[in-house]
Amino acid sequence: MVKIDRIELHYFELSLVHPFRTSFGMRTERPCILVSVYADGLTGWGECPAHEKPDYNDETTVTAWHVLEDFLAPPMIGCQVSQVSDIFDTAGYKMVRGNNMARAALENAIWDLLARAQNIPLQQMLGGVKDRVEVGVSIGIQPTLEALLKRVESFVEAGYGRIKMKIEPGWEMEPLRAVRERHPHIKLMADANSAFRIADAGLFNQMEDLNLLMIEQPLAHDDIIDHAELQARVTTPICLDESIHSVHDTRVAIALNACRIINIKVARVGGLTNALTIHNLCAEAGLPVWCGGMLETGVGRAVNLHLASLPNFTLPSDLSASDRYYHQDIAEPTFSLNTEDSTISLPQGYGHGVEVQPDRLAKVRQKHAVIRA
Ligand code: OSB
Ligand code: MG
Repeated sequence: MVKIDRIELHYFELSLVHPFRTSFGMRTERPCILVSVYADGLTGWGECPAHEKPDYNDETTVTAWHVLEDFLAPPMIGCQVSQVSDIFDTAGYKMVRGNNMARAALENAIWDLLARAQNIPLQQMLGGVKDRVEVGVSIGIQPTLEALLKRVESFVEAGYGRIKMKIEPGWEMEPLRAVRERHPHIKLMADANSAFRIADAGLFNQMEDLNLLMIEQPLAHDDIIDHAELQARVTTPICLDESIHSVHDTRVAIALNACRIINIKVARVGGLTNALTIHNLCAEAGLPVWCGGMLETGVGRAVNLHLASLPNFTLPSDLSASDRYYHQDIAEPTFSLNTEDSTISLPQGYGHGVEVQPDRLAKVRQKHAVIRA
């Protein structure tokens, strides 16, 4: 049992090592909100990976900050917490609808705090079983085929055993074919970030020859029905990302056979509690899952690694080494790739196992809020 005496919010931006282009645009900087929760001399940290625009989901860094600062955090001050679910009884969590990334950041900080209070790794609280997690790399849309092949080559040489390529209308068959020809045996997949319509089904039929591991979120961000129709028409597994915000969405997708795989992003589904339930539902239904990424800093990446150590995370996750994202991360230790098996090892230590570096945070922080009694 711990008593929460203070919650802080921190906003900063980090520049990416490689610009990241998806079907919703080009990104060179990553905005980031970290949440820290203080109780009985312990601190827990969580990350909110909302974008500055509501392009991936309906939250932004500004809305997430607002919901955290004005609604979720204040009712938690002075609360006694012995298990994570205690926070769902606070006025903020009872009242706030949606805003999953804001909720997740605070909830995940509580998981970290409670694991540290018990001197156990987060993995143990979650029921994770692996000490290393199979990973791949997610490659943005490139200006030319040559640039794409070069980028893929460099990641394959670095030891990544699974390549995910972002696609959009006009950047699909040709780049996918080029990479498949150059790397006939690599685990290859495509992520469309909702850029196509069911009328494009023929295109996905053409992809069948490419032996793709899966096609991620080909259709609309809020659709499940058309994905079911598409999955009935192609043998390549469809994987849902944007369409799955909740346990309910997962049940609908399973009931309609809308996909054969689910990408679990802990922030998108509102925190580790929902992520665990979705993992279990998929396991019961025979759907493998993997852990999606949002270009997180070390804090979010560490949480993702602990989550991805659960048994039904049987496909490679979007968790790359720290140097693939940032010149200098905000937390230590950073993550490197085990090149012999394309895995990343879980950090050692209690909680999620990484420590935010106060000097680095002070240098980059642009906004700070302290919520206390
Ligand atoms: O669709 O998986 C996605 C990043 C931001 C928003 C959406 C997505 C992504 C990624 C990045 O693909 C994966 C990573 O963090 O390595
Ligand atoms: Mg995706």
